[in-house]
Amino acid sequence: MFCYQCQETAKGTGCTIAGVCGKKDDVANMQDLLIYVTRGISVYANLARKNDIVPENADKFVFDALFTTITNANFDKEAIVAKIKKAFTVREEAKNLLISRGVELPAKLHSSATWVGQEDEFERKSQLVGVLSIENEDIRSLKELLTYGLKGMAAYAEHAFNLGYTDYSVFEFMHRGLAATTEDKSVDELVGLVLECGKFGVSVMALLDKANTESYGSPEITSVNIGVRNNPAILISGHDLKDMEALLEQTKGTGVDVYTHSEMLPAHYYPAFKKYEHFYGNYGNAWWKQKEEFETFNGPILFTTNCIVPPSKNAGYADRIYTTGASGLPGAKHINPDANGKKDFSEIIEHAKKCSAPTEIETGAIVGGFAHNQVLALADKVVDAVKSGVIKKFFVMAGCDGRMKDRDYYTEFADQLPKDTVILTAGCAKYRYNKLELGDIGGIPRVLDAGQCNDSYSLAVIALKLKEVFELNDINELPIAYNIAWYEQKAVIVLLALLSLGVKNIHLGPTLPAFLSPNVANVLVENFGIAGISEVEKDIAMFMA
Ligand code: FSO
Ligand code: SF4
Repeated sequence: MFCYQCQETAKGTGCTIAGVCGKKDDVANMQDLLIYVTRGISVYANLARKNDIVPENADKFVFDALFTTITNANFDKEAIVAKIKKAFTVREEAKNLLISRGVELPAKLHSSATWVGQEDEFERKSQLVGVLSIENEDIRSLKELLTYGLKGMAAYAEHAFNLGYTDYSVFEFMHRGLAATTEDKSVDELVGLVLECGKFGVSVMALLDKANTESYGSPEITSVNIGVRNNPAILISGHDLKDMEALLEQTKGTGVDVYTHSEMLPAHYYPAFKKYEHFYGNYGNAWWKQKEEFETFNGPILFTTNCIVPPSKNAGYADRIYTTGASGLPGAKHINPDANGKKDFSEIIEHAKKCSAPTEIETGAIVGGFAHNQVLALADKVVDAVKSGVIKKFFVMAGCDGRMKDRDYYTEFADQLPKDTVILTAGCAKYRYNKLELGDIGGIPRVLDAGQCNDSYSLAVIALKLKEVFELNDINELPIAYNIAWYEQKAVIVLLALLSLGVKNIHLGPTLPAFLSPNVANVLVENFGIAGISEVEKDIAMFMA
C-alpha cells in the first residue's frame, strides 16, 4: 500500500505498511483499485456529458465511490470489493449508453476504462494502479491533489443528493476532473483543473447549504447541552442530516434519547430538529477521542460518514457500532436504504433499549449556530464593533481536528489571541477551543461556530458580505486572517474553494500536505501566499502586525 492523502500520514511522507488511521494494507489496495475503475467510469461519463447525455447511474456511483475512499470512512474490505464489482457494471452501462446514442468511442481508451478482472486478480492489479504508478512527482502531486479535492466534493454532493438536491455542473466537473487524471496533461493544465476544482467546490458547498437550510431551516444561535440524562440513548456521528432526521423521527416516543457526536453537533442548530424533545445534547469531542468516549456512552453508535477509528478487538463498544451510507467497518452492521430510500433504524433502537444511559463525562453547554444567515442578522452589531475598533480582527480557524499532539497549537493559539479578536470556525477543528472560556465582545461570542466543515461556505458568505459593507475591492483587505487546520480530503476542497474565491495568505497546519511536491507547493506559495504555522506567539504577532 501507499497512501498519503491525509495529514496524519506516516512520518509525514506516506503510509506503506498500515494506515495511521487504522486502514489495513489490503483495504488500502482495494480502495486504490476502486478509484482506478471509477476513473474509467468517468472517462465514459465525461464523454456522455460532452454529448449532453446524462449518465445518472455513473453520477451516483462515482460520488459514492470517491466518498467511500475518504480518510476514516470505510474500512470494510468486503464492501469495497463489492463496489469494485458493481463498478464494472456501471462502467459497461455508461459505455453502452454512449453507443446507443451513436457517440463514437475513442480508438484508444485508458486501461481504467477497459480492464476487467475476477476477484482473485484484484490484489495483484491494485498494486499496479496506486498513487506511485505515476512516476513524475509533480504530475502525481497534481493528479492526487485534484483527486482529493474531488473526494471532498463528492462527500458534499452525496449529502445534498440525499436531500434531493443536485447540481449537474458539479457532476460534469467531477467526471471531467477524474477523466483528466487518466490523460497525459501538462503541469499547467493540471494546475488549471485544480483551481477549477475549487470553483466547483464553492458550487457544491452552496448546493449543500441550500439543501440543508431549505430542508431544516437556517441555523440559529443555540446552546447545546454537553451533559447527559437518565435514558438509554443512541449516539449519531458523521455529517448526514437526512440520516439525522430519520433517526429522530424513528426514535420519537420510544424512550430512547439521541445525542450528537463530533461533526454532527451542528444538527442542534437547525430549527427543524429543535422540536424533538428526546434530541438531548452532544456527547464527547472530536472524532479521535471516540475510543474512550464510546465506552462511556453505553449505547449504540451510528456512523453516517467518517471519521471512524476502528475499535480494538476487546473494546467494549465494538458490537454497538452501526454504519450507513458511504461508511463501513468490518463486523459492524451496515444499514442500507430500502427500495424507497427509507432507512430502518429499528434494530439500533431495540439495541439502545437494552443499554444503560450514558455516563456523564462533562456538564454545561456550548453555543453555536453562527452560519451566514444568523451572522448577517447581527451584521449591524458586527460592523459597528469593527468600525469602533472593539473587534480588531477575525480569525478563520475552520477545518479538522486530529489526534497528534502538535494540534495543541490550536488550543494555545485560541487561548492566547488578543481579547479583541473573534474566531470564526466550522468543522471538527473547533473542539480544540470551543470549551475554553473565551468570553464575548459586547455580546458577540469570541468563538462563532458556523457548523460542519462544509459550512466553511458560510464563513465565505460572511466575508463577501463584509467586503460589500466596507466597500472594499478585495476580500483580502478585510481584517480576517486564515489559520486553518486540515486533516482529510474535505478540508482539501474547502481550501481549494477559498483559493477560488480569491482568499490569499492562508496558513495551513499542523503540517503541509505530504502529497504536495516541492514544485507544486511552490505554486501555491507564490500565487496564493499559502504558508504553514510555526509557534503560537510568533504566529499571533505575525497575524496581528
Ligand atoms: Fe472532521 Fe472527520 Fe468534517 Fe472531516 S469529523 S475530519 S474534514 O471528516 O469532515 O471536520
Ligand atoms: Fe495513512 Fe491517512 Fe492514508 Fe490513513 S488516510 S492510510 S492515515 S495517509
